[in-house]
This record gives sequence, structure tokens and C-alpha cells, in this order.
Amino acid sequence: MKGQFITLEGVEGVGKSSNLAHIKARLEASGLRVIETREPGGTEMAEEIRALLLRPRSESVSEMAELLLMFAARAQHLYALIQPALDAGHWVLCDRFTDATFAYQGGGRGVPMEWIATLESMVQQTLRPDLTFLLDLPVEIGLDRARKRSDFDRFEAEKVQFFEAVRKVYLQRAAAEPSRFAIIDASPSLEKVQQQIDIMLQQRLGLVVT
Ligand code: Z5A
Repeated sequence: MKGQFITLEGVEGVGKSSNLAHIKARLEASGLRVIETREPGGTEMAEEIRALLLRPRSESVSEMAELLLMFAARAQHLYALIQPALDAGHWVLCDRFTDATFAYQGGGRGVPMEWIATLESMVQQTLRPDLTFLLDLPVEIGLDRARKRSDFDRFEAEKVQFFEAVRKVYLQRAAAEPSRFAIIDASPSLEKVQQQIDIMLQQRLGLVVT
């Protein structure tokens, strides 16, 4: 059976990391071989690019430098991990992917969406996620959750309006591609969020969750 490519998206603190482990456990319980990864990052070199991107710095960062670094990391991630894993029949579960670039660099930073779409085609060719979970909740709840947990990285230091713009693009993309996106209300308890995820795994992938 061909491996499927599943991504998790959402603004800060929506619970992507918390729910990734849950989805992985469900897939593995169905006998699937699963590789868990994240963006930016996922390979040694791409993780080095991630550190460059997230580190707070006094120098202001060019939107183009940020965009190209995101896609540089992605190119290496696809080449060294994602594509080989899919070719070998593994399922790949990725914390963020190119929808994040449309949302953060496009919505948040104002980079033209067509530039991102061009880079997407250059770097990924025809590869797109088979299923994307969009964990959605009001921005301020997510920021509150994320900021209680750790110090700010360079993105988390942005203002609420930045994340409102990010959320808006995510919701627009989900509305435009309902067959790929599954929107999950991330505001209730983790248990209730995971119940919604289980329903989607059943509806979209036919997984029987016991
Ligand atoms: N970025 C970009 O700009 N462009 C791109 O193309 C890509 C990324 C790919 C790194 O992402 C940054 O890169 C990111 C966007 C940018 N910007 N930022 N910031 P990341 O995914 O590594 O970092 P993150 O979004 O900050 O993830 P996060 O803060 O780790 O959030 P999360 O994984 O969604 O949440 P969590 O760690 O699972 O949960 C946060 C806290 O909430 C934690 O204490 C949980 O226990 C708690 N939690 C989770 N769910 C619940 C519920 N349901 N109720 C109550 N509490 C909960």
C-alpha cells in the first residue's frame, strides 16, 4: 500500500505536538509504519536551518531570506526523508508543512501568495499532503498555552494581529480544499480534541479506532 502524507497545522499552541503522538499511535495500532517529523526541520541539515530561523536576533530578517530558508529546509527534508519514506511505503506524519508557509510568510509577513505557490511547485513538484489536520482555536488561547510553556522564539514574539492573519489564511485554505483539510476545534480538552481526530481518521482514512 502506498504511504500517505499527513500534516498538522495551526497557529501557536493549538496542540500540534500533543496530538501528533496520538495520531501516530492510532496509525501504528492499525499496522501502519509511521515516520514522525516536523518543519522547518526533520533532517540534520534542515534542523540547522530551523535553528537559524527560530533564534531571536537583533538584526531584522528579510522576508525573502525567511521564505527561501523555509523552502531550503523543505527541499532537504523532502529529498532526505519524506520522499524516501513514502517510496518505501511508510506513512509520514509531519508537524507543519507548506500550508504554514502560505499562512505565516503569506498571511503574516505579506509575501505574495503566487511567489509561494511558485516555490511550492519548484521544490515539491506534484507532492502535496494527502490529509491535513487544521487545529483551530482563537489566537489568544493558543498564544496563552504556548507562552506558558516556554520562552518566545522569533515567531512567538510577533503580535496578535500577525497570528490573526495567519489563522485567516489557514481557514481560507481549508475552505478552498475541503477534501484535503480536516478542521478540528482545538479549544476543548485534549481528550475531546482527540475524539474529533479519531472520527476524522475513521471518515477520511477508514481507520477503525477501538
Ligand atoms: N513556520 C513558518 O513560519 N513557515 C513555515 O513554512 C513553517 C513554520 C513550516 C516553528 O513551528 C515556527 O515556524 C512556527 C511557524 C514557523 N512559529 N512559531 N512560533 P513549531 O510548530 O515548531 O512551533 P509552534 O507552532 O510554536 O508549536 P508549539 O508552540 O509547540 O505549539 P503546538 O505544538 O501546536 O502545541 P503543543 O506544544 O502541543 O501545546 C501547547 C501547550 O498547550 C502545551 O503545554 C500543551 O500541554 C497544551 N495543550 C495542548 N492541547 C491542549 C488542550 N486541548 N487544552 C489545554 N491545553 C492544551
